[in-house]
Formats: sequence, C-alpha cells, structure tokens
Amino acid sequence: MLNIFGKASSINVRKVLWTCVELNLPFEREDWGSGFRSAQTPEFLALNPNALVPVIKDGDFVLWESNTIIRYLASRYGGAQLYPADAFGRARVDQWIDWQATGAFVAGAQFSLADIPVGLSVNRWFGTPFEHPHLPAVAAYFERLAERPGFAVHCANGTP
Ligand SMILES: N[C@@H](CCC(=O)N[C@@H](CS)C(=O)NCC(=O)O)C(=O)O
Repeated sequence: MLNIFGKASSINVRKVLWTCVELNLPFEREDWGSGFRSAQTPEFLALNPNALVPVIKDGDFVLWESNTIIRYLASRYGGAQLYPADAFGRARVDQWIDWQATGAFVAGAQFSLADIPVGLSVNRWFGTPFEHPHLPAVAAYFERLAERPGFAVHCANGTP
C-alpha cells in the first residue's frame, strides 16, 4: 500500500492525490502539515528533513518533492499515457511540470500581460469571503504582483 503524508488542502499534496486517481492507484493518506500534525516533529523530519508535505512511502521507499513523486508514480505504475517513455514526449511533459515549479509569473520569469487578468482573478479570490485554503504558491505569486506599481492602484485597492 502506498502511504501519502500530507493534508489534502495542500496544492502539492493534491498533485499526488490526483495522479493516484489517474493511475487507479490505491493509497492511504495521513493529515500532516500546518493545521494538522506538525511537519517539524522528529517523526516527520525523519521522512523529510525539509519539513514539507507531501511525502510518500512506497514499501520502504520514501520520497519527497511533489513533482518528483508524480513522475515516480507514473513511471512505476503504468502511467505511460501520462508520462511518455519516449524522450520527446517526456521532455514536453517535464517542461510544463518544471515551468509550474519555477515560473515566477504566469508566462515565465518576467511579469507579462498574462499576469494582469490572472492577478485580478487571484485578487478577487482572496477578497471573496470564504475560508481560503493555505496555498503558499498562490500567496507568493500575489506578493510578487504587489511589487508592480499598477497593483496597488488597480488591483489590491480594497475592491475585491
Ligand atoms: N517543493 C515542495 C514544496 C512543498 C510545500 O511547500 N509544501 C507546503 C504545503 S503546500 C508545506 O509543507 N508547508 C508546511 C506545512 O504545511 O507544515 C513540493 O513540491 O513538494
């Protein structure tokens, strides 16, 4: 049985959960991370010294980093449709996986037009009164947007 350690509200844990569904892979999940059992405990740090979720345990094999985990699961559990074996197909998938992890802005490293509509939508999402899940990547993106002069005037000006 595959064990997944991490709260289901985490964007990074969700990558793993969704991948398991696509692969028809059964798993057991435990809630870890802020709001649940702390990732700073010695028990969790023994799994991932970075104190971050998700972590998986597949038999004796422990693995962390969400994108590495989904690649591993697709490679091990028949996910050739999701993660092609041929170099070209695989590189194209990897390109987008890595882009998600490293692109500071929507279209890459630089602020672009694409960040204006997306940023306004994120602002509306933050301003809509419901209990927001803690999504660190979205929060960090929003902080980057806050450095833009137009942001203060036309985005986060108190009007969600
Ligand atoms: N690069 C890591 C980032 C993992 C990450 O930032 N996880 C957050 C939740 S989304 C976390 O564990 N935060 C600390 C906590 O919840 O205790 C990955 O992709 O797995």
